Amino acid sequence: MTDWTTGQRIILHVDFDAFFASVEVHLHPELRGKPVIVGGTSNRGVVSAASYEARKFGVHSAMPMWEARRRCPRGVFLPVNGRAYGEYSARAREILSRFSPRMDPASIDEAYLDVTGSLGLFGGLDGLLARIKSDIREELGITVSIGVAPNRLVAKMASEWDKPNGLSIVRPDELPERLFELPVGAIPGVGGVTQKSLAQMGVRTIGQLARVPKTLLERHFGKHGSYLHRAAQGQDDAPVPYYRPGEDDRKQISREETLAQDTRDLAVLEQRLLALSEEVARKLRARGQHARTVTLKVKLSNFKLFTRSETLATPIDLEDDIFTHAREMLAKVRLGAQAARLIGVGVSNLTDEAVASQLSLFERTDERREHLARARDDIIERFGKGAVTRARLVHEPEVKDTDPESDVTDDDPLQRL
Ligand code: TTP
Ligand code: MG
Ligand code: MG
Repeated sequence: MTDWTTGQRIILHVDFDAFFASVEVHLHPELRGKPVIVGGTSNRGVVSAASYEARKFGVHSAMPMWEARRRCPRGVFLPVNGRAYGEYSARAREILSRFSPRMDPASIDEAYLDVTGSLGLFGGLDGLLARIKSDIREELGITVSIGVAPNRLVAKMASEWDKPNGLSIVRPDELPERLFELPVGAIPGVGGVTQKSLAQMGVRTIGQLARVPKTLLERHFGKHGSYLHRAAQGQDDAPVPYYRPGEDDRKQISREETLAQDTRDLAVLEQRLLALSEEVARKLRARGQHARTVTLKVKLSNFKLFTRSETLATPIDLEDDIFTHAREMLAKVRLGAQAARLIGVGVSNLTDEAVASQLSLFERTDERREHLARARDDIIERFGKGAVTRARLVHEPEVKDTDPESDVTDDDPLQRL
């Protein structure tokens, strides 16, 4: 790999192939080559992961289990073994962290790496990529697909192009043209709603999107419009943060927002709290974690700050649970003569071990809620936040100062389930 323009970053997006199913195959070698389907075992369960052999039968994640059994009657159907996947995920992150101090595990089976500074140690990009694949294959027995690009956005897109065991490299001089043939839906965060509006403007490919003036996109889509404009040009400046392994007492996830107007209306505050709880819960689940402490934050018109925390006996990761506890604390906040100007919710005391027992609990009682939550995460991941909206959130008050990432402490993302 010789002609990478100097001054450009080299970012990798690494995603494991058929992750849960691949772990099962490694743990049970006799399953290799068979259609392996991991998911909820009850009638109402859904598919979490399907091996590439199972995908030939049309089985895929989020499909109802009964449908998967119908399509693939000779498949090997296995329950979700969260503890095992968490352990593989942690080992994968340890392996990946050898290749750069800048490593950001984005979910249980994927990570971004900025390898700009570490190529020399591995004999260049080709050597480094070969080494990542062979280390993971030898130590975990699983294949990965890698996208390489000058930024995270394009690397993420590229890792999808050649699955399984894929490698797609987009050099700086190939941007943005390399993206132009792709449908706009290939851009992370561009879901059905956005695709429809774009189609009405005659825009179906990224190339067509790239020719739409930025101001027009902004007028149509607001903030999302400027993202669309940059994405169509293959631009993204987001850095890959330094990876900090090990325990860290700053571990927390939180979201807050300043309200468009100060308010004393409990319904408005609860509505925002529910939206924030959903974001926090989604982030928790993406890390494969549960939380034992929920914290509510309310800032008043006079800038006085209230925080309340509650620590629970059982760790949680569902928005309903986070919201329920936050709402109880909100009910106890004395506004006095003041109104609220900012509201936030956070979780801490994050745990990994609880999940194994939680999972068996979910199988019995909460499986449907859990799968629903996962399905929502997946839809949001693929189609953007607009795609899934609770009835309660439809009439959202305008927000003047939302920076969802501002208060996130993304340390120690190397989490076991
Ligand atoms: P993905 O990386 O989206 O999928 P995958 O690794 O199974 O397959 P691919 O080769 O296409 O990357 O998700 C990682 C794991 O997350 C997946 O193995 C199981 C879990 N998951 C669910 O439990 N439910 C879902 O709907 C999805 C999409 C994933
Ligand atoms: Mg994967
Ligand atoms: Mg993934």
